[in-house]
Amino acid sequence: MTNEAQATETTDGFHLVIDALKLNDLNTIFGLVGIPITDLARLAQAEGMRFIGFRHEQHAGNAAAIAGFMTQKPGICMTVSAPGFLNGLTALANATTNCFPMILISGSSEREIVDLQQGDYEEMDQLNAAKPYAKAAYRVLHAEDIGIGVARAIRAAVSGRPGGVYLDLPAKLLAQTMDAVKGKQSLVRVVDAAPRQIPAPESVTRALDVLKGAKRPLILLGKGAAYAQADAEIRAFVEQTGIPYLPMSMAKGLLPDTHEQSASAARSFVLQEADVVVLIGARLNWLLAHGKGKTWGAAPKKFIQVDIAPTEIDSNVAIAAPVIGDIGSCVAALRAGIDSSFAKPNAEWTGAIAERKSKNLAKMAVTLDQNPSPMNFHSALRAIRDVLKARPDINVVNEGANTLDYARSIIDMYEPRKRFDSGTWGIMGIGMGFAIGAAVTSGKPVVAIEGDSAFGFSGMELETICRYDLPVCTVVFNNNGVYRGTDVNPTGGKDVAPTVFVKGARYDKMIEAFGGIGYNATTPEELTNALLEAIASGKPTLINAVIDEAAGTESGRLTNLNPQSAAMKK
Ligand code: ADP
Ligand code: TPW
Repeated sequence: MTNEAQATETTDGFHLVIDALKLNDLNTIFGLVGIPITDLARLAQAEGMRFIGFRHEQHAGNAAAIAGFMTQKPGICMTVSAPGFLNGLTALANATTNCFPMILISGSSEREIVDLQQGDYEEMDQLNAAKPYAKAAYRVLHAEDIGIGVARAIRAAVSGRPGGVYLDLPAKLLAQTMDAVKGKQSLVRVVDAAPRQIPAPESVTRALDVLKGAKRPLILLGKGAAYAQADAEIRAFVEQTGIPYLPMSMAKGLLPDTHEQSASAARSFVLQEADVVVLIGARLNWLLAHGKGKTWGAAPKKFIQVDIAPTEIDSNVAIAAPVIGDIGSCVAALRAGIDSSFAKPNAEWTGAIAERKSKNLAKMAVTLDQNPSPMNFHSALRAIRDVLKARPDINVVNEGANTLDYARSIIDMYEPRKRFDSGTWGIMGIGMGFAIGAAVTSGKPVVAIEGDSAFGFSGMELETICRYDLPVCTVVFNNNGVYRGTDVNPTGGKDVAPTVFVKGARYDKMIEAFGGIGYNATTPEELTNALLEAIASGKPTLINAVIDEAAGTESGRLTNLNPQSAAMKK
């Protein structure tokens, strides 16, 4: 090529977006095509990126979000404008709520037409629609700003408290051309996207003073602790202090659930009796009864809270000792301050917990060992638990009401960041998106344990699972409805009750439509065999697990949040 030809070589917005992502080692896009994303997706694939195409943007967004949680790199979701964007927005909002880093990139119509509301194709003021649900939202108008736009989005997603970021790319921007050399120079490789944040020494001393005064200390690990990838440091802190700990659902496996200091089987007891609680990457939101009330018992509490977000402190109750920083640095600083003056918890406390644990575990064993026909949640979950025990590397996705509540306590986890569930919102619909995101990101099998209602929100993504030949085994806990299948229409009319589905549905046949393997399991033995075979096959599989339609309780264990229902039953 002559010098003259080189000087006139141009690039465009499409290439700059792809180059900017690749420069930052973001090599997978979860999305759904249409103008102007089709060309972007084609180019991404041609340039060696992975484009995983979905059937609905919400699930592409969920896949991106869980990839972000697993890797500390923002998951990328791409959608078309207005409806595609809005479909993705639920996932973006859920990511922000859960502190998962992701970037939703949507094509958009032209500003001039949108702002004058002249009725463009898929017209919408997406930037403003995204703002309340995102940690940050940006729009790029000039090709030379794409590099900076992508850099800002990455940094906003992963620094400090992670969250969802919206990046608005008008169609016209993607078609803009500029000098190729200048274009390359405009790209930014983000340096130290999530810098360590070292806690103030006096905050560490204060926390250790509170901890030293504890008679009945407790450590609570949240999904922030799992996200932080400070696994060895956290385990050393727990073991060095000897303090009993409770994992929140997505922190399960940070230490193996079989660890002797795990107080999970004595959860109510330790929450009520503890006098000092060390929160590590866990918020005192509804999942922890806001840190007060019956759940927390009469014993006065002092909280130590380790978190990266200073505004989280005192959100629900007063925090005696905030430690602000990244969890790895904070836990290391706490460990460094533990000297010979620090006594391990006394035997009265650990002994009382051990006693509770063995009593509760014995009670649970009796329930789990029963073999009712049809299966109930417990006998089905016992079968799954026993299979998964031998495969600690398997990712578990879990949603539903009863299916979520029971699986959370029955299925033990042994490795960090292997359990992905409805999270902070208690949202239904994360199932297949999380399963695809986890399978693509880890290259390991996924078992998705799904209520039949929960599964329905993302069921069409079975085709996506089959298309990419992913090792995902979906187990549908089929009890003919939302929570259960026995409600009746009080008028005796033709419509079934609001919670009821088609009886005896065969979800296994759905996956067969796309070339996957379906199983129908009516006993724990059939479920065990199907699951073993499904996992060994490494193929897309679905097990329709037939559960007693009378087995579920309304809202699972959230009956306390459902006053209307309680009142109606009186
Ligand atoms: P859970 O639902 O498991 O209790 P939450 O989502 O409520 O967990 O809380 C996670 C917390 O972890 C958030 O307050 C968030 O700010 C914090 N967090 C996330 N990543 C880090 C990190 N790397 N270091 C410190 N805190 C973090
Ligand atoms: C986006 C409300 C909470 S749990 C649930 C719904 C609809 C389904 C429970 O039935 P399922 O499970 O899945 O069959 P099980 O084990 O009890 O039989 N829409 C959204 N999110 C939520 N949380 C709801 C509705 C809900």
